[in-house]
Amino acid sequence: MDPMHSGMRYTPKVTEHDWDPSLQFLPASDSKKLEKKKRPGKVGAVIGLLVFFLVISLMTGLLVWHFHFRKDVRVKKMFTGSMRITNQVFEEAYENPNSTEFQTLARQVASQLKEIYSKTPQLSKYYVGSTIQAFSEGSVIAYYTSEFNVPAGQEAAVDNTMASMDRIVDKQQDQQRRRHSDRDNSNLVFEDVMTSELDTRLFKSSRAYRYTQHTRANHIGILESPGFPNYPYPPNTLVQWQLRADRGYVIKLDFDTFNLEENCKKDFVKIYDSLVAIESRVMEEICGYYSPSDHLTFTSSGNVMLVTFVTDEARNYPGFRAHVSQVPRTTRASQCGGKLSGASGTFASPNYPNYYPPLTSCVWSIQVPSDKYIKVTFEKFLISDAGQRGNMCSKDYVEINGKKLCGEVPSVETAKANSLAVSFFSDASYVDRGFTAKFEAFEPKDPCPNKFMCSNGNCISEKLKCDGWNDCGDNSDESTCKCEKSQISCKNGLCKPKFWLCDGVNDCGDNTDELNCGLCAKGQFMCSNNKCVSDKKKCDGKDDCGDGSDEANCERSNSVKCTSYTYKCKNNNCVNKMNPECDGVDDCSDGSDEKNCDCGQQPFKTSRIVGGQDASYGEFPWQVSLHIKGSSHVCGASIISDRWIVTAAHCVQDDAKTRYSQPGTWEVYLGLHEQRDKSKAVKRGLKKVISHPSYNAYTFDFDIALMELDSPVTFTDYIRPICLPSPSYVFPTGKSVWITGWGATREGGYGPNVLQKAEVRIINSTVCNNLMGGQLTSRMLCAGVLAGGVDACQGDSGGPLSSLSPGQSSSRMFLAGVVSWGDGCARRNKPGIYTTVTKFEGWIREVTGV
Ligand code: 4AZ
Repeated sequence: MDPMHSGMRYTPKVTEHDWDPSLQFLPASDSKKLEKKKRPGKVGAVIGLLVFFLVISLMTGLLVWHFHFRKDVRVKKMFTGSMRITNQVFEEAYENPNSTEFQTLARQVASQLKEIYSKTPQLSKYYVGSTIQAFSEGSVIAYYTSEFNVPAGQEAAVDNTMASMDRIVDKQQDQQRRRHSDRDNSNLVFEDVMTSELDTRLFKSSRAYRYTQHTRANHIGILESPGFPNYPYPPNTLVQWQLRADRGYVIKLDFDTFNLEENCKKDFVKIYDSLVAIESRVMEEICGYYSPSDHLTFTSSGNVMLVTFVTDEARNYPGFRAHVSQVPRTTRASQCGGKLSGASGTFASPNYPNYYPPLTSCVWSIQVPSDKYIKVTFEKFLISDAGQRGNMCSKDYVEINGKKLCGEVPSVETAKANSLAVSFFSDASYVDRGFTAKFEAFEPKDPCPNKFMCSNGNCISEKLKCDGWNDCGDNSDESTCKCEKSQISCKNGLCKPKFWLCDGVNDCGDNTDELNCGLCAKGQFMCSNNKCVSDKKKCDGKDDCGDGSDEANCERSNSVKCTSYTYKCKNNNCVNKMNPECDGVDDCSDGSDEKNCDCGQQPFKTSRIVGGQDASYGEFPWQVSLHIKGSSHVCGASIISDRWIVTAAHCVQDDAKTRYSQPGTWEVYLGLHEQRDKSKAVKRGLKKVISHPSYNAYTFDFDIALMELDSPVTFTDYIRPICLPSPSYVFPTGKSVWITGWGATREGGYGPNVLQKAEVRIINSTVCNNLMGGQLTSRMLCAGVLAGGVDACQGDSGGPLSSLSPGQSSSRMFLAGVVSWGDGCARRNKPGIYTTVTKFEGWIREVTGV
């Protein structure tokens, strides 16, 4: 990698001198010019003195300010922590802060903490005091907050010292033990000291409430945001729930409603595996909207949990409700790990599909019949890699075959033995949903029973062999095939489905499937009306076909008779060049093809390619997110002017619950990148929603709608319009185009936080119509990857299908389609269907005046 680009600073080598002593300097050509000409006169001396005094007074001022005032600038720092008191036994009275037992122990803890801080030079001067928040079981665990008043500039020293509190306490207690031996044993013995700076968002709120709840057997408690379900939650509020369960139980927190602002920097719920807000015990921070079927359920590792809820000054949402119950710890342990035997079986992380608890460790010992080997397939895999550096999987992981796995990529592992151990480990912070896995025994000599074994070791169904698709990933299922009647025999030995013949895409790889496609003789051009004309007559300025198709799509523009294949200039003259608009060349005599061209430019285009990945911020500045007011993302749209956006008509059809056709229902986000961070986006309401009058809700024909913003937007690098193609604009079969949106990342799945982009290709309409059961109309356009895996999905509807057009000086994106419908998402042989925008340019311009 180029070190200048990898964030490493380029530092030239410095020798003892800053120059190489072996070098000789060239003599100055006119050494006299380098000499001083005159000594300074009187005026110069006065100016010099003045400057000298000025510098001295400035420095004195700075020193006075630094020593007198700056030392008084102090910063309040709050730390929270917990520690185990090993020489005490928990009593029930410790749960009640008003009990004498609590107060006596709290006083002792606070006084010992004070002593510890006073013996620590970096802390003693700034220490203000500590409050003991709670005690829990395990000998006794004490939870506290400590306040420091730190001079500006000293914060880092205090942070570093607090970060090593565990070692400091151990050392001080060791020294004390050595000094006092057994004589003084009245001191509390602290272990497992954990501290972190308190999340500043937790002490900024103007209203703070604290609740404690001890769940009991067979009882389900309720936890609700203030005002729920009748009112939105209040602004500037902090609510904390300290939850406890009986000894030997853990806490289950199960959200059935969760609807907060989508920016976690503003309103959020943070769950801790502790009774205080220690960062190293955070289980998860959540915000935004979760559907009730999302399994938003958390389990603690011990019998305590802290739930914090913080709101900022603005934009308050309905809030949340959660059920709290206690679950015996033993039940949980028996769900985790164990012996698995037989020819096949399944296993999963604890609580799957709910979040696994922190501090979990399980081992599954798999044993299959002695003459067999084992294959483990991880089907779902979500292991938190929050805060992990690189690919180390140093926090939560699954360990198999000596390999640690974490993150979100399911995989297959095999063992050349009849026994295998799979372990799962979660550390003290940040949990996720875990995994499901299946194991199977296989014959060592036949690793893929009843299946085809790929060269890379994968097993695929025999049916997928030689079907034209690269199912193995290494093409080994397609390399030695005898083609069937329903297939094309490519010259290079591959077999491809017959319906790909002459579809304009080189499916074979050697173009065999695209040769000899016309019915015309060699040297002839086939017109769109199937007439054959000599190749020489193409683009000669005369309509030899009779339908103008031999005069369309020419390299250079000629003024020709107007047909549906030609571009119409404003003065009603027509030119025959393919896609002449906004290409940087004046093709129309009136220059109208280069007017209104402030569109389709990507200020932040990156060179990253292939489908289904995060777009970069500003890469698709015309992308819009349509929200139901106060709720989450519903559909996409595209900016076409400072007041108008284009979406799908099916996004704005009323249903029994919501009046989607009404402007007041919607709020529109422009320049949005992350759904959870709208701080940089521009929000607008709507003035008008205009669905195409011919939209057919059964066939999705004419699936296009226009929306007028309630006030115009100013274009920025992140908010810009896309170019509208004229009716003659050609998006040829096989052309690469981009789909973008916040729609589900798999069929039936969730929407992502960051805008996604994927590259797909335009698919021949006849091929597509066959694949889609004849449901296509001329207002529909197909794009996708027929092998499956890349597609638009639920939530992408209304969004753009953007097509890059190379221009003379700069390329631009044109709106080829509007995401409309499909048969599921990313299925093989089921492309996405888009509204053909070229068919609606006239309607759009007429309605909007754009
Ligand atoms: C939808 O429901 C949707 N695979 C959009 C596009 C596609 C499928 C569904 C295309 O919004």
